[in-house]
Amino acid sequence: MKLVISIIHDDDVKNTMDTLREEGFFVTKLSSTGGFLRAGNTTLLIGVEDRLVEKVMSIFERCCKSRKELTTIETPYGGVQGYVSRPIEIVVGGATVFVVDVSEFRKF
Ligand code: 2BA
Repeated sequence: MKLVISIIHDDDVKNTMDTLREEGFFVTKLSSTGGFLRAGNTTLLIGVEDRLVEKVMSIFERCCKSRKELTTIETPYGGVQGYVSRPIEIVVGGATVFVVDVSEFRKF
């Protein structure tokens, strides 16, 4: 068995969770925050049989889009003691997915 941990954009959550549920997967949704943007995102936990991991991957591929987002970075300004904010564009997502071996799975 595997635990699929996936970090996705909040805007993709409904479609992704609906599709996972329609395909018979059990899902736990956690609210999370990206360390770089310091913005909200969503982490999904899905326990699955090994043979179904690729099916889960294809759902993420289908339902999660990558997006361009604007953020600012601070860079030192000239010889003066100060910083200037500079906008940069970054590409976020579709989905960042980790697949972890599960040594034991029980429900009581
Ligand atoms: P954030 O940490 O808020 O990162 C948002 C986006 O900022 C990233 O998109 C990436 O394009 C950029 N970024 C992140 N760290 C960077 C850095 N040190 N230098 C330059 N650019 C950087 P994604 O790669 O699609 O990641 C989306 C979200 O997935 C991340 O949000 C984070 O919450 C999670 N994530 C991504 N990779 C991870 C990893 N290796 N471990 C844990 N969480 C991860």
